[in-house]
Amino acid sequence: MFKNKYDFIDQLHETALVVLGKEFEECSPQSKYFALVKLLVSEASDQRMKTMRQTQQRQRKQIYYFSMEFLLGRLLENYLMNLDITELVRDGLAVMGERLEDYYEREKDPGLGNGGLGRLAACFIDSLASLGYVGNGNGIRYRFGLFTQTIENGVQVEKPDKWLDFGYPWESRKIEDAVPVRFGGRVERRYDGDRMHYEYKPDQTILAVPYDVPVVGYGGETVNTLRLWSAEPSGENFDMDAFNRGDYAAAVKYRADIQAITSILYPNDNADPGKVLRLKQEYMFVCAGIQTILVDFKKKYGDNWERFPDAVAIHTNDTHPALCGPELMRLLVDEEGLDWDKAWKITTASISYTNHTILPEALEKWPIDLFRSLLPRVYDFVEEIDRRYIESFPQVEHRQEMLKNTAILWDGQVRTANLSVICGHSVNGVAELHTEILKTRVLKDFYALTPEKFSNKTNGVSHRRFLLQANHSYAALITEAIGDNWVRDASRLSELTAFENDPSFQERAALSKRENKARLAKYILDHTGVEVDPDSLFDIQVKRFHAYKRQLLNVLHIIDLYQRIRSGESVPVTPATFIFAGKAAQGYDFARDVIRLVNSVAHTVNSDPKANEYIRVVFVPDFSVSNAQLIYPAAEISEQISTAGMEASGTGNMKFMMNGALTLGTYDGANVEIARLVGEDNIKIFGLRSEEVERLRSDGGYLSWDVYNGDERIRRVVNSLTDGTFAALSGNFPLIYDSIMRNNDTFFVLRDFAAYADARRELHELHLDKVAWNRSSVHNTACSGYFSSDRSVEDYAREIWGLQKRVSAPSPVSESKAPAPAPEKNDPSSAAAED
Ligand code: NBG
Repeated sequence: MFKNKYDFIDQLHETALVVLGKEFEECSPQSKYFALVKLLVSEASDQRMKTMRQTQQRQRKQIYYFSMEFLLGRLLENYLMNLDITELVRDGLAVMGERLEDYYEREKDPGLGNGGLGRLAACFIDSLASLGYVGNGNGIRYRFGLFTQTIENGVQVEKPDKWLDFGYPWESRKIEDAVPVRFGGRVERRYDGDRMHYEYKPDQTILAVPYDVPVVGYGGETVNTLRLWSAEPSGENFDMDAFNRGDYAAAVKYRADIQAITSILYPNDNADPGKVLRLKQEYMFVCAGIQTILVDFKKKYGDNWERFPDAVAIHTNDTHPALCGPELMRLLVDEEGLDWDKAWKITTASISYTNHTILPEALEKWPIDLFRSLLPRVYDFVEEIDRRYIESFPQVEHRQEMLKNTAILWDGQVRTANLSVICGHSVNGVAELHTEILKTRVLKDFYALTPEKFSNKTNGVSHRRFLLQANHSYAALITEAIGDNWVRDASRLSELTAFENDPSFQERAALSKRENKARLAKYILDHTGVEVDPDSLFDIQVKRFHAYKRQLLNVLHIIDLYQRIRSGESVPVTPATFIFAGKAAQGYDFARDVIRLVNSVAHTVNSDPKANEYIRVVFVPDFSVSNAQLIYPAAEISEQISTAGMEASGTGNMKFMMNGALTLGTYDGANVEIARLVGEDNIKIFGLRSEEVERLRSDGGYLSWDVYNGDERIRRVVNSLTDGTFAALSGNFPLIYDSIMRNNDTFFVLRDFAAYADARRELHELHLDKVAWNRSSVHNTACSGYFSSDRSVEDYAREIWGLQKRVSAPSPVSESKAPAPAPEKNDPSSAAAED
């Protein structure tokens, strides 16, 4: 690393010359940023070599984390922090008349994910490296990430996310590690003595080219790799015929069709199962990733295949990488010549699966015909896995019914959730309630058959990114009070309880919150033109827009507040700013309409002088990891109001809590655990419980018309959707009206309305008592250590992956201190002791 700031300056100059061919001073601001990153990446690569050498020498087990999405956020600040060179680099740049903060702003925030699932994957690879585990991310390098969102006349407008236009200096193209991936065609069978041989004759062979991003752990000791795959035409397959014929258009189209495979990230809502391209994406990154694993394994262990499960753990993040099972089988049997039983033992001992949702439409299914024609040889394996599964199914009561629910092939479809469960040794949910729902409803037959496979691993988030880095002033205050051990070990945040009642600490915490609110207010003004008062209460809901997350409940209640101010009935207890952010999938009309409603209500309320004395409404466009880092620290109230039972976990709830916001939420996802940790005085829970939702759904005991007819206030709110009250920007909201009144309000918005209104009022009232509020806010931070992704990753490492740490690994997260429920045990036998 750099000896001092002058050494840094010299190296930066040299990098500019070598990489850009220019004197640093002559570079454009973007190129200067580029040179700085390239310098850091080369430093990280040296450390990466050390990590690899140690793994090699010690034959440590490695985890490969397969995820369709990695929502990384900006990396520069994080890297400098992890390498502990922020001040050195800042000083070095200052000598040259440059400001480090300007460099932070030059970084693009790649949107390679939809939301929580992708961000979780990014937090996990960060924690893996920070804890000293050897682990690699395996994903897709989408040419265009999730769209950039702007708002025009209240309507969401999507623009392509051109994150690669100026290059992405963090990545290195590794063409020597490129591997072929094959699609279409047919399988030919021939007998050779007594053994059947299969030869696969594909229609299309593409090249999967890896781009590696080094992942530097906190402290800089461990550097792992995030490998993102890009589809390219393979030389051998270039359409030479078309080219020779002079049909350049056909030759170009051939290239474009292949590159299209990794062009776009699909929105995870409204996934159309007929999308061939999506299946190609899924197979490509699985096939390429598994090939790489086998190459690495053979380098170290030759053909000692029985050692595979002790050397490699393969984690499938949701069902998207579900083909890991059949693909590993195919390679072991077809390419490596293992017999089925041996290959199956290796496969199931290595693969594990996390379920992230109970929404049936998100558990992907592929039409068999489509699957078979695109991946004929993989399909043979899926079919054989399914056949053997059925054949070995025990003769139990309700056998037929259980097979119907658990078989892989059913009703003309390949069911990826079932495939994931069957091919692995472990299935986990992402919060206690969610895991219970998996066991008792969604995967209940699997649970009845193999309860030992199931466990819960409550999600976590990087407290270093979302507290230390996002909230400098609060983090500094915490460190001043309890020392900096919490940075490595988030459970130490519990030591803050000693300061909850300390007036000076409370006051300074409140001052830091005020600064963060002013910072967000400025961002809001710059990006929306709306002026908000940092002294008003900031009540915030930021997440993807989806009916079950019920942004609608929030905005309907704001309409109620507005109407009561207008009619002179009552005014809110305290001036409040209601802030929303989030994207809706392009094809998801309802969610897009809720965004339009929020913006229309904002327009009406903010331009009404009588109303905006008390309330303002803001929609922050283009929610991303980087503006999220401004939003969480500025929040006082965290809205987590999904229909109970439907949010698997939520992770925004954890980020808000760490930053001292109080949760207003339903008893859903990780809110349940937050409630238990902070105690009922420090959270506001309202509304139906998940069992009640279930009951109402099954007995049909809910009619939205009854609520509508029985409550004058609710009637007025609902009517305003279609009577022109909010139509000024872009018309009325018949779709939303119909969802509530004609489709009987699937997500129980009206049913929970009154409870929500009361809970919110009570929480806003509490905010008037500054001392009580500040105490509760600090208490929330003090209890948030459990929700660090370090804790989650330790749980996975110990109970699912059986990982050992690197020899120079930092001190572990102390298990005992995290005020958590005792984790369920799931085959701890393979978990080796630390060095
Ligand atoms: C999401 C859930 C969230 C959860 C994240 C991370 C999908 C499919 N699932 O509740 O909706 O926090 O996963 O586990 O995106």
